[in-house]
Amino acid sequence: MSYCVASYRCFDEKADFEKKALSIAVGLTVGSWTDLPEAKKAEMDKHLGRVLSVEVHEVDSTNTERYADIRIAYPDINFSADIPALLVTVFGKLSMDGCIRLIDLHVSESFMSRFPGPKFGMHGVRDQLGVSERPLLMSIFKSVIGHDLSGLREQFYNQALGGVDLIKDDEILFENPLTPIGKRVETCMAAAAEAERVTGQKLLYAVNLTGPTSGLVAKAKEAIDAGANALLFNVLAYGFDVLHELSRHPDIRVPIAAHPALAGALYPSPYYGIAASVLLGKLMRLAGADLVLFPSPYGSVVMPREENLAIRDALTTDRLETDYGAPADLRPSFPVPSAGIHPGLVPLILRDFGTDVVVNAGGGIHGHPMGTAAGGRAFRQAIEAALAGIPLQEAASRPDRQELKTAIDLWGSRE
Ligand code: 1AE
Repeated sequence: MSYCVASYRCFDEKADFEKKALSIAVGLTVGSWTDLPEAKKAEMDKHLGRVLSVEVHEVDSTNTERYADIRIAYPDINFSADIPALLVTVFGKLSMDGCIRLIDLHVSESFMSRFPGPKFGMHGVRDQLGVSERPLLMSIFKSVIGHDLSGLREQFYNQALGGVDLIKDDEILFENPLTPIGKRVETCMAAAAEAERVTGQKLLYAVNLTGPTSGLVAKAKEAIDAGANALLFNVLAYGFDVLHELSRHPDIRVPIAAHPALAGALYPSPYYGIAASVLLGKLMRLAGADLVLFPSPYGSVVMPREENLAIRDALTTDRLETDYGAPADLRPSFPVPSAGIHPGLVPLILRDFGTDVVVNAGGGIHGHPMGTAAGGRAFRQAIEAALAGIPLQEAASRPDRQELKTAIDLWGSRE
């Protein structure tokens, strides 16, 4: 028998947590148990959820509220091997039933075997760019709505000149008459080629794949036919299964960057929702995201550092352990800590993520007083200094690092 195992944290001042765990294990599988005749019990046994552990944490001197960590195993035969069926089984109705949070999820080897994971992953993205070791730099288009193709082209070219490795659309740029996806890709890829002649650097442009679900594959193909070499996708607005369908599609042969829009409705509460490491880590990787954006602990939208590191581990550990000891291989996804990032934060990001990270910024590039291209260069200088272990203030004192100095003077630095 194979099982997927869900871990929950459940808060209650006086509940009998053993009883609660049993009611979840039974309620989300066979529905009722004690009332069944013995013959029926034997027949239903293979469908019955199992309580694996209940760890109760009583109120202590630090006045922590009373809670229990509960682990329940769900038989794979109860649900089809897809993420919607898994999520509805382990946290469908239960997500609305009191103070309960899904804190971890392990899928069985047999479930995992149905998911190829990222088509390119971290190493594939590096191969496409020809950058094997240093952290990558991504820039985000800002102020895109209402601009025509020539406005976008200029912004793209300036971002590319700054030495970024990837440029992504803003997630709020949808299909529109001024910059429709095919024309946008043609325009931006031409600007990328022109910038490459100056910088000698390749880049990926993640164009935002939007519109009704039924048209997404056609839109992706249109973008790829027009020259797109990456896609951006607002995964949570559509669902993990839509990402899975796109990433496994044989005609979609470009990396997919997963945007976390809407994630804040699901992960931040300690009492409800789904832990960030599951939502933006394990499930994104399982569903095939090559790069995953999420808030960092340091910028304008923050998440606790330990949650950030848990996302990192879920995206990058070499072998994702399944619950029954069987390791399964999925390519690692690139972590992309984001939101309000400026060059002065680079040392902290590299301390947490090492070199396998994409440093990502919108305002921190376009808002540079010397212009967008200088904004990119300031980041590249910060990355170079942090890799060499040189404090940013010291690195910025070199005359050829005016861009970094200007950025630090404006936004400060944290080491
Ligand atoms: C967590 C997502 C960040 C994002 O998509 C975005 O657009 C950030 O922009 P800045 O860097 O905060 O300007």
